Amino acid sequence: MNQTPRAAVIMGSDSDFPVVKKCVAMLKKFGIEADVHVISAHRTPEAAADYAKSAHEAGIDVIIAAAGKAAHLAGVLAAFTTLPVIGIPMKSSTMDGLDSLLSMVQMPKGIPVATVAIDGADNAGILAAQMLALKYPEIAPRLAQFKADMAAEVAKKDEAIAAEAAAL
Ligand code: RP5
Repeated sequence: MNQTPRAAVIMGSDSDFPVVKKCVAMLKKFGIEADVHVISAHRTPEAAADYAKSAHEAGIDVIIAAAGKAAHLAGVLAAFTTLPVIGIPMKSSTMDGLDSLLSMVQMPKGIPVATVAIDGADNAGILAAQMLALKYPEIAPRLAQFKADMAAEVAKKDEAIAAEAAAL
């Protein structure tokens, strides 16, 4: 069995990376290795098929795919593997990412893509960690700590806003 948690992070273009890097950072925070590549469903379709076909054997546990415009990358990768695929629709066109979102989320029956929000790179990393926590128990406490830190931050903001409101 594969002992190292590994996620593939595939993006359609290097222009996606400023957003996608947040996903890579999130994976690393949870101790998940990231195999990061630029592969396009349209410009390099054979590379997309080859990567997806060999991913499981290469020790990849989950595939995260980010793409924009007519964003078929996640769906194409999902067509060639039984690994779970998480899609990040990118806000890379004049349509503010709605085109990417619909291209990704509206998969036909049989080939699911777990689609996060437009530019939702952080959530893609967190969702991947939640999936991998089922196989790698050491990830679960890191997720619990992450949630506790978030809650503490909100509590701090709540206190600050209450004080600011009281002073009005
Ligand atoms: C998609 O087209 C990419 O994922 C990117 O979001 C968008 C624009 O790509 P470039 O023209 O910047 O390479 O395939």
